[in-house]
Amino acid sequence: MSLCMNQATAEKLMSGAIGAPARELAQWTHRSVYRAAGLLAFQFDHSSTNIFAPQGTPARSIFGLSMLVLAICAAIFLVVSGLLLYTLIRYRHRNGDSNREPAQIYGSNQVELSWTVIPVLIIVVLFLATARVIFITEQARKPASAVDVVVIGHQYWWEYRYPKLGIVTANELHVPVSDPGHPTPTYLTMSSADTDHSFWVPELAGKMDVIPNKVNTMWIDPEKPGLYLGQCAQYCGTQHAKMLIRVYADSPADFAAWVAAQQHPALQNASASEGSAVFQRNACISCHAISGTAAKGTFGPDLSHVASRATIASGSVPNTPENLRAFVDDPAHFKPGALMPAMHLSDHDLDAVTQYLMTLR
Ligand code: HEC
Ligand SMILES: [Cu+2]
Repeated sequence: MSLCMNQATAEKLMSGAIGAPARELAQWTHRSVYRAAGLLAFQFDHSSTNIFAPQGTPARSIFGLSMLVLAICAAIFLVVSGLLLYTLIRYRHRNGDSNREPAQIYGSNQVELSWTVIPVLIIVVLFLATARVIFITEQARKPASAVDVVVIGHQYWWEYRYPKLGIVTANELHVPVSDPGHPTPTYLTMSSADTDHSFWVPELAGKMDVIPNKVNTMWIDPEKPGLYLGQCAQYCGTQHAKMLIRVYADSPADFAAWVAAQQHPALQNASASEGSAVFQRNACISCHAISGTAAKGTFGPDLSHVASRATIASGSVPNTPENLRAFVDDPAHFKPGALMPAMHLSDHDLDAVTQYLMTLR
């Protein structure tokens, strides 16, 4: 509605005899309004970071609580603005009013009690409801079928370790989908290698701080298979915005297949032996690990199965040979400020190492 009016106004302005700056402004407004409306529609239609579409138990309890809080706030708003409106109309200035101030009343016990007791009661209700959600979520009994993952936040990427399964990976967290009949929640034990981060996948659970020298825990139980997106929610440095989270909730069969593939040592494909040699003789090995090779670095993401991931650089770009090559050539290409230096490899070595990385499935 307002969009149509805006378009009409913009067209009128653009066709009319108005000056160039005004025309430009009108065009700009027109474009911006369209872009903003498109973006909003997109957010609500397709967003998988929608806080109003919980897909797991912790997110659902938080959603229920927010609805209660919103309802209470809406009721307060209606009562207060209703009284305000009533007073404005009922006691407005009328012709023939004497211009004297009305009688001033001090110290009404009734009024003072009511505006103290009612807010206190509201706060108590909000407090109890919030505490209940926190306790229910934190003290949920961990079933034997739970999957354990150690999450380590790094400046601008996520490390995921599955100690019981012997898997180390990065940036793309795979968990089994949790059927309410046979729950298989995933328990995350979280800490940080450097500074403060925060793990937030809105459709699955609330935020959890990821802090150095402190272990925090949380759990998720996605109900439907699929990809759930999230984002580091605590400013942690230059590339905080590109520290994205991807949680893949796999069917039991898909999860078992993923686990089996990740447990295999990295494939050493003879066709990529040249790229492997480039990797081994450069500093890559002091920052990255590739299982079954001399590369045992832990400063950067584990690359044993990098080709099996859909994205690189913590979800910021699709994992294609071109992007991989451009990233290794100079990470600043996609992520200025990322903590991997440009390695200045020759074109030949770059091609070879890219080809090698693509074989690491
Ligand atoms: C000083 C340490 C360091 C060195 C040396 C280094 N890297 Fe990295 N690398 C990193 C860090 C840190 C990241 C994570 C960057 C980010 O996403 O913010 C990374 C990310 C990557 C990624 C993306 C992985 C993913 O899953 O997102 C690839 C691929 C990669 N490095 C390959 C290489 C290659 C090949 C070399 C050698 C030519 C190399 N790196 C040398 C630290 C290093
Ligand atoms: Cu972060």
